[in-house]
Amino acid sequence: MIQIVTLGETLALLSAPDIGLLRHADYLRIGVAGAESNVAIGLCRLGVDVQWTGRVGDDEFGQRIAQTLRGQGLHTRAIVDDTAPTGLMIKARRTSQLTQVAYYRRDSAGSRLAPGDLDTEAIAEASVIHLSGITPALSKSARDAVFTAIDVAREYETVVSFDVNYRSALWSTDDASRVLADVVRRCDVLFTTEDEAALLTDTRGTESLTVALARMGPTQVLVKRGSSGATALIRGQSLQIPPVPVTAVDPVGAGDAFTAGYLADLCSGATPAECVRTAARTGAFAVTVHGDWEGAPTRRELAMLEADADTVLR
Ligand code: KDG
Repeated sequence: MIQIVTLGETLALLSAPDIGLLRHADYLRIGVAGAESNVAIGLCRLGVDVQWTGRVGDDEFGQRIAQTLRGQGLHTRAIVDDTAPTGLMIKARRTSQLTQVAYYRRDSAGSRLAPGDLDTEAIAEASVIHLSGITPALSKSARDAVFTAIDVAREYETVVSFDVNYRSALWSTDDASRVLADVVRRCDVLFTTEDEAALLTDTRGTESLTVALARMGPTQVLVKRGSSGATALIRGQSLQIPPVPVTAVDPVGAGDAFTAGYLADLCSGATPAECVRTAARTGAFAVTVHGDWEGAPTRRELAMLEADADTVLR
């Protein structure tokens, strides 16, 4: 049975293999990326049954996305839209510390997601629906799909999980603040960074921020702080999540991996402390590998973060 449902836009990812300006790259690696499908893959690796819904173009990139997500074990509802191309995301590293992302996704097939695309039965039966703030930024119909999905979830008591995932390239700060706050008021589990939270509340400071966000509606609030760990307020219980030290090679996708770890444990009935511990570990795993989701660990691999340097498993 499908435990978690998610939906959104998955893009073809073209990434420069070497550090430097894109104009000097001889070739680009092809992959796929999308905040919600990254979470879905992370969940699958942890043994959760997940469904992803999104639109792809009637093109090779669309095929690549559908094949990849199916190959990773997702129940993949890749709806082929022959009126628009699959969107692109280009990733380059300007320095070893700085990754630059460019999108070619305006009017893409993925942005045309609409309420009629939803598998309402799956949403009603799932334990959790996971959404991100990217989808309502894509188009009016994609925004309607998000709010329709939330209405169905609330009617059937499916937990609504939401990652703010603010993308400044996609909409104005004013529109984003208004719409994102609307979703936050209707969600149960909220993932955000401190910067994103500034779109939702004027409150600053670790403890007071989680409290202010929880007052908006969600009973589980997780504030991700990158290499400083995370802070959570889960059903009144305040938790500090220390960072898991790793050598980072690619920060993109860490937040999605954190979300996957948390939701996987939530589905298995783990305690809040266990959920956040797993989240910190899956988030740490993600940054050790190039690619937005490729580093996602299985349950068995979670313990590998404690391995001594130069450990060889035979
Ligand atoms: O969190 C990583 C995602 O941001 C990336 O995979 C692609 O969905 C994406 C986006 O819009 O940035």
